[in-house]
Amino acid sequence: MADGYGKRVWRCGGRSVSFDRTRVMGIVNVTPDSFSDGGLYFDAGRAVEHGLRLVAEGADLLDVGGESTRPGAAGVGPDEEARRVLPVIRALAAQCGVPVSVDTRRPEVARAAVEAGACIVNDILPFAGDAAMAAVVRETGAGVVLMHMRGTPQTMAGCAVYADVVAEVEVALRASLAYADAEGIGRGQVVIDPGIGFAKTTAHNVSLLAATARLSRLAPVLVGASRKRFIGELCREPDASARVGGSVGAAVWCALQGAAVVRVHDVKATCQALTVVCELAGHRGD
Ligand code: PMM
Repeated sequence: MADGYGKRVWRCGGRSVSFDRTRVMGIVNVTPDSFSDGGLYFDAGRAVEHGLRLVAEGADLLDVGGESTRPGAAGVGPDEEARRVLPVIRALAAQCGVPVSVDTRRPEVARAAVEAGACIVNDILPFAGDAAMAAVVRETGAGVVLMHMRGTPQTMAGCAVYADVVAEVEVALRASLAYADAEGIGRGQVVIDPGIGFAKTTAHNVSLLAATARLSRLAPVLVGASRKRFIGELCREPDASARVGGSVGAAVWCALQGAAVVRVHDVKATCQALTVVCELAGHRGD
């Protein structure tokens, strides 16, 4: 099903993730204020329990974040971010059996997270013009997600202006890939992400999801559409936790278009859907 990446492997430190099928990344937000599950796993013990449950439900990867990126969210300092994520990453890396990613824009947090056992840096402000993040990835050999966004979570709402969103995101992702090349990061370490919901309107998000196959020609693609506001707008569902059906629909679409990874909250429902669709895609009914 993951067209074009059958033999590709994501090099993540000492580990590797095969893209012989679309991989499911479960989300562990150690935050009091994420839009999707704010506060539920703010306590480290609960966050670890949640991560272990997601792996039991079928997650191939876990992504641990300590700073909410919802539009207008107040940023936290690096010390507080590290205090939130490091114990959770340390415990999950020791116990969960799947690669653990750190969702951060700060090189110092990324480095400490890799020392604590993370093997992927999910960088939502790709390198941010800051060679320090590239150095963390190069020196540790960690996998890296290069996500597209404009502005910061505090300012991005005003940056959602594009003449051709797919072409402009593609140009920006190419520039991130070129920067990674220039910094000596191996292509096998890199996954790109169109940044659904980051400086994008609902129409922009739909255009980008429709272009998953096109973007996948640049590099393996990770898509994070789960529970996001555009799903609420399309489905008229204001409650983020009640957007499971729309989120699973988006994940199935992305998998059928060749996405390498889908980043989701509802791991069990997503894995069931992808298993059935994968099985059906292998058969012809006519
Ligand atoms: N979305 C959120 C946070 N981190 N990282 C990547 N690579 N891609 C995303 O789309 C993404 C992300 C939004 O917040 P959530 O953790 O509450 O879903």
